[in-house]
Formats: sequence, structure tokens, C-alpha cells
Amino acid sequence: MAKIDFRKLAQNLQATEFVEHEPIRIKKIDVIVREMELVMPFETSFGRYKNLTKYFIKIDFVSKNKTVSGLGESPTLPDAVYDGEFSEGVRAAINTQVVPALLKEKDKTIKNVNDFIAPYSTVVNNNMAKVGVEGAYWDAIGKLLKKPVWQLWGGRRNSLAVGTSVGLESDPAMVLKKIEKAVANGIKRIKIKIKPGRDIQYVKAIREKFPRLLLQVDGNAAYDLFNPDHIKALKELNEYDLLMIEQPGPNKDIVFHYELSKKIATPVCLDESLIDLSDLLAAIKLWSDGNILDRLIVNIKPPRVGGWRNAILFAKACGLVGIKCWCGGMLESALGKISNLHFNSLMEVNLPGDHVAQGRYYVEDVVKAPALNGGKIIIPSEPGWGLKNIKI
Ligand code: OSB
Ligand code: MG
Repeated sequence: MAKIDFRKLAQNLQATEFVEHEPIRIKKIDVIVREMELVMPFETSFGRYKNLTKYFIKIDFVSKNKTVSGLGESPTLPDAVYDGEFSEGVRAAINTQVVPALLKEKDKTIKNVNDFIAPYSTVVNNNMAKVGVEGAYWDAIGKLLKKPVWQLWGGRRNSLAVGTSVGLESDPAMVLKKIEKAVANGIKRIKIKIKPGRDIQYVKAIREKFPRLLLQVDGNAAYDLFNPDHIKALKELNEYDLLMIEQPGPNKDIVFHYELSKKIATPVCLDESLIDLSDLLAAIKLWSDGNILDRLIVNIKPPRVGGWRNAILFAKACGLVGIKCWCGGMLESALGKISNLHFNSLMEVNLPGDHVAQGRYYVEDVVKAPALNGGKIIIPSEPGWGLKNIKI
């Protein structure tokens, strides 16, 4: 494999052009809070959730002769267990950091996404607060230019094979039941949550029943990469033909995930460890220097990386160095899921994403979820996110 020129790669990413439009200004920002109840409680190695808080951001923009508005979602978990963000913290970040920064520069004209994010670009982290406002921007720009957002981003796919993420259960039979339901609905790729002691036995049971299913596992940082028993279990997963092992080790760690990757054949996928683009470049540097870049996979979640612009740069970096990436989920409402589908239109995002539940996600959703047909979903072609009959 040819050596990667990181200076060239960084320059290439910096030179990324985003769609230009007529000058607009922000007129008004509304933050709408919704508590939403999941149909099925969702369990990961860090907790079990039934109710989640979401912040929907509505922004009205004015151009010379019209007003356009857009909607975005900041999905959250109640506790700071995933990437350090949590509902009350995201609320504070939206209300005291991101929105005031935007309103302070309300009179500046915006002609592209870089102009839009400039006022809050000094805010470090707090990525889930940022994704909601940027989502509102893109929905509005799609309406302004009368195009679906995926086309503004140069997406070329309008139909996608999707996957589902199955939460932890106390026995393999319960996980199998959920998988059977998903497979019956036509879903082609399954991800299960694992943790030490709830891994091999589960994967083995699934493989006995579904020998050829596209299957992957997610450890959500539950494994100690220095514990020989944990490493042994991760190695043993090699036997089950998994697409990847997602984030077994701690948040932020990249180096010891790489050390693990040298020892196991199953590709390692990073989620919690990749917050900024610099984290991704560090991972690419390690895996490519070790000549095992084909064993690195990237989960890109727009809320974790601070919005759509950053998610696009993540995808572009993966494409330029030739590694696989996919769009993960944060149990978004149908609004957030639809915006993730637009992102998944990019050709660089080339593995099935976590876009659907094993049934419906929420008891009451804010918009109708797109139809699943033979394991595929068609991305809306109407302007903006293409949402119809929104109830927020
Ligand atoms: O690690 O991908 C994860 C949900 C909450 C926090 C972390 C994760 C998840 C999921 C859910 O796996 C994916 C979905 O939205 O369906
Ligand atoms: Mg994950």
C-alpha cells in the first residue's frame, strides 16, 4: 500500500467546497424540547433507556425577498455515558453557547455552511448541541435551492440497504427473537451490543441460526484492552465471520485499539474514540503505518462529530484513503434518522447504517419514518430533508 501524504490529505480536506447560495441572515431561533418514549427499551454496556430528551431547533432565515425555515435535531442520552454529553448539558450548550453565538452575529450574511458555523466555531466539543442548529441550516438551504439536502452534498445514492442495532438482553434467546423480527422485515445487516461475559455465547447462538447474516458487534467501551481475558474473548470472535468489532476499548483510546487490531483478524471500528477530524487522522496514521489499514472501519455519527459539515469531511477522509465507513445512530427521532439517510447518500459512506429499529423507535414520533422495502429505504427527494406533516 502506498504511503499516505498527510499534508496533502489535510489540504485536500481543507479545500472542500460546500454549496454556495444567495445571502441569507438568521431571523429567529426556536428550541423545542420533547421527551420521547422508546417502544423497546434500549440497553448498551453503559445503561438501559426507555425515555429520551430531544431538542428540535427551528431557524427562520431571511433572504432579499423571502423567508425560509429549517429544522434540526439534537439527540441526547440522559447520562454522560457515551461521549460525555448528556441531556441537561446539551440543553445548556444550546441555550448558553451555540444559540447566543449565532444570535450575536445575526446581522452577518451567510452564503455557505462555513459562514453559518463561524460564530460557534470557537465552542470546543458539545457536538450534539451543534448538530441540531446545523441541521436546521441544511433543511432551510434545501428549501431555498429547491433540492433535497443529499443532492447539495453531492450524494449519488437515493436508495440504501440499512442495518439495525440490537440492544443487550439478559439471554441470547431474547436477542435472537429481535433478530428474527428484523430479518423477517428484510433487514440485511444486524449489529448486537456486547460486553464482557455477554459476547461469545450470544454471537455463537446467532451464527448457529443465521450462518450467513451480515453481523457485527459493538462493545461501547466495555472491554479493558489490558485484561488478558477480555483480549482472549475479542480474539475468539474471529471465528464468527463478523463484519467488525466496534469500539471494544475505552473512549478516546486509539493506540491500544490499534494494538488490538494487530492481533485480531476482525476489523476494528472506532466510534467513541473519534470526536474530531484529528482523531480520525491519528487512527489512519497508525493503521496505515502498520500496513493494516484494511482492518480499520469508521462509524460516523453526525451528532458525535458536531454536525453535517464535519461528518462530510470524515467521509471524505475515509474515501481518500480507501477505508470503509458507515453512519451510526443515536436513537434519533424519525427527523434525525431521515437526515442521517441524506448523509448516507454519499458514495464514501459504503456500509449499511443504523437507521432502523426492530420495529418503530418511538411510541409517538414527530414525523412518519420512511418505508422499509426489502431491507432498503428510499431517501426523500423533496426539498430540504423532505419532511411532511411534522408534529413537534
Ligand atoms: O454506540 O452506536 C452506539 C445508541 C446510543 C448510544 C450509542 C450507540 C447507540 C446505538 C443505537 O447503537 C443505534 C440507533 O440509533 O439505532
Ligand atoms: Mg457504537
